[in-house]
Amino acid sequence: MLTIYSDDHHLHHGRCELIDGQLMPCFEMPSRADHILQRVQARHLGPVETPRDAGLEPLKRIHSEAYLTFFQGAWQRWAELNHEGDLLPFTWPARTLREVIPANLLGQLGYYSFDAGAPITAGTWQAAYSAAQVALTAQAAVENGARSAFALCRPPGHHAASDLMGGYCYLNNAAIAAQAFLDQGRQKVAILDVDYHHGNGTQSIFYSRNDVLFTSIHGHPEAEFPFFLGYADEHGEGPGEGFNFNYPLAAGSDWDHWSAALEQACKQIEAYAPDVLVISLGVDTFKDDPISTFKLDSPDYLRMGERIARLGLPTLFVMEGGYAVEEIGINAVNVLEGFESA
Ligand code: OKP
Ligand code: ZN
Repeated sequence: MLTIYSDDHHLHHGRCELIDGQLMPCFEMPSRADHILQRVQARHLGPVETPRDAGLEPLKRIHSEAYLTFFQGAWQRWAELNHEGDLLPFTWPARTLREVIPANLLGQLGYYSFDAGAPITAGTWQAAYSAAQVALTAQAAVENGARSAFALCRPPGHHAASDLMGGYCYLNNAAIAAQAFLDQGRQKVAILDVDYHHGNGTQSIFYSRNDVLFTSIHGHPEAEFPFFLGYADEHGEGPGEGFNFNYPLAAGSDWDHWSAALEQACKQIEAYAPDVLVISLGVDTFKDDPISTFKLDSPDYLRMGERIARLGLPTLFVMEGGYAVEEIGINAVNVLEGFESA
């Protein structure tokens, strides 16, 4: 399997996030992608190539121009104010407030975010832009006939909506790739999001559309981030009604529970009969993940890849979460090796 990877992810290294009332070093750190790349190479998964630059146009198909312009210029504006730390939001247009776009940088950041979990640093735009190009180059490989490809994206993307960052995500790499398939002539794309967290950004982007099926298996939002989306009764709206399926699972779910949900998701994907499949590949379902509660073990990821392969679809894997840094490479590459073996 071809892997697409860019060193640019090192340009994004947030200092801290707020957890249990304390500022802690960011769990979403550069060594995550380094470990995955090392495992790809150690297992001889296949060639590793750098992304081509397809420019901003494919990003604009998913994200609003105003959001992209704000994100691209935010660090420069922050630096001109001579601030030291990362740029982080702290006020949002929640209920009772107006959805105006203030002139102030921090006001605008609140407008364009849904939590304080996506710090902007000097290199965040470049890292996120390159991650989107990684997804697009891997997408092109599948579009051109490869059975599969692996987009080793960092930062992740599935929490990012059309004009919102949050949950470590800025640009929705999987959504950008899914849209690129459609723009290059495919009629129907299915997305299967196996990250521990609900892919609220991806769901919201395609919620009223029937050309992208969104399915997601995740920690129940009653008890887990992102809390405000990802429930089982969210089936899509308008023309998208019946093209969104969430499988929220209880805290502590193991492979038996998880794989039962995977069977249901696979049934929906088979019924949809897509031309291509995009996997939002998070491995924070792992038993030792520091921010999650599921109980998957490393061999389970082989089974996951095998089941995905049995769908018999051209498949693009897009890296999302996974914070047990020592095992992240083993678990992610196990999915890919399971897929290739089946
Ligand atoms: C990103 B991905 C407060 C804790 C909130 C956010 C988790 C984001 C997960 N800073 N945790 O889906 O793996
Ligand atoms: Zn996650």
